[in-house]
Amino acid sequence: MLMTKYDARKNRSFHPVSAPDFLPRPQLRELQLRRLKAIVQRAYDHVGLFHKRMADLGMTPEDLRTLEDLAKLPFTQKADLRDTYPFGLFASPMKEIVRLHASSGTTGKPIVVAYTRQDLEVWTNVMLRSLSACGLHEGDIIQNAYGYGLFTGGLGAHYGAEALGATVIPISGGNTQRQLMVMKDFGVTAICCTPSYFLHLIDQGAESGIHIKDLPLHTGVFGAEPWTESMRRRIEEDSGIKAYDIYGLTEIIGPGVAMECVCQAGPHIFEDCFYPEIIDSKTGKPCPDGEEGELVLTTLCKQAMPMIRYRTRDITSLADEPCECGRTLRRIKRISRRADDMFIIRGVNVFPSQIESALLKVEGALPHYQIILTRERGLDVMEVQVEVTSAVFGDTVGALEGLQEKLSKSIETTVGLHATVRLVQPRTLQRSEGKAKRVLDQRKM
Ligand code: DLL
Repeated sequence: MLMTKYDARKNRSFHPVSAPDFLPRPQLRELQLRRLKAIVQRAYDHVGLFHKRMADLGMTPEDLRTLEDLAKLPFTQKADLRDTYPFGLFASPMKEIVRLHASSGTTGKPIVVAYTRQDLEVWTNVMLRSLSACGLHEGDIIQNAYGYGLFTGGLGAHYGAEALGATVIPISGGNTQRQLMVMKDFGVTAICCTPSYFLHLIDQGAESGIHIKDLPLHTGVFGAEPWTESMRRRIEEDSGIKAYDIYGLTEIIGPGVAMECVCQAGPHIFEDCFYPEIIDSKTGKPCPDGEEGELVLTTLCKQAMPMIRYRTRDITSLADEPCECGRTLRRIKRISRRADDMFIIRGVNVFPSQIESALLKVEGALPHYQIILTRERGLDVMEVQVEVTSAVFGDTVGALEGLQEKLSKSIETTVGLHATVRLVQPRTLQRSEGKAKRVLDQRKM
């Protein structure tokens, strides 16, 4: 049994702002429909692209009579934000917009999103509810190591934590030694950052004599990148904290779209603000609850930039079984992959998260890895570089070869493909202060 320093299940007091988390479902659906009608009308009246798409389908907002009718409406995609760059999807005049954020895409211009004062309030509330859901409250000292700036992570978590009444340390990302010093000297009880950066903090701390296990830190609010259950176990074992999954994306609001409660059974979607659907990525048709597909989200309250049926490219499923915490909000399965993270190697579809779970099944492997794809004489080659513990590295050549083979087998059983595994010394692979880059595809060059 895993020992942790603090058990948030014992503290079931919630902030009053969390009340919608517990709405009876019929009441929640009523609220969703009312909000949905208003937001669709708003987008129709103020966003040219949406108006045109509705008109092309011969539809008006009056055609939306039930929540199920939403499935008849057109999708919005990332490309729509790029094509209308920078302000083309705004539904409010600039004088009502009090904040802009942006997310850098992999190519070219970023996508830009806007918030009215009311939108910022909604965001603060969903972030407050997120932090409260994992047991944080007044008196907690929260080190916010998500990047401040155009990235939504820093400011999103910041305002939520302040509204909760916690003490916020707006340290932003980077400067690992300073992070560790602050964590220790300020008696930090909770941290917000990417899971991969927290692993880096654990490692660097150990190297400089700061063992997170010995500190008061008890909770991690981790998100912004895919991570696996095996990664959660490693984090909890190595640091003695409870690690919670928070999900969000710039286009919808930022962090705080969904958050795990103390039961750690998958993030609850704040359904009174974000309406979820799961669709088959290929056909666009809805999938039933429990079936895996692409998550599509509609913002129910956002004024400055309503998103109707936004295709997130994130793959998950919806669970409507009741949660032990008493929340009536449905949960999504942990998002371990994105439709566009997938790489195809020798015709086989592979996700980095599959490689991660395969590696972490083997003792001696550390959760730091990188996948390098090359092409040799027309054939795709996958090399997986993985860090191993110093103890393992000091072993005999035979032992190292044995480990390499075990890792390679584990990958082969998981994805059905051979990968060359290269063991590297601890702390050789480059660390990111934000989202980790797991795949280096050198085949296109
Ligand atoms: O990453 C917002 C955020 C900040 C979420 C801090 C959580 C914490 P973007 O930069 O727009 O926004 O990236 C959004 O990141 O579509 C997912 O693919 C991925 N993602 C975010 N949270 C998770 C998570 C922020 N908990 C994209 N698990 C999303 C898996 C996640 N993937």
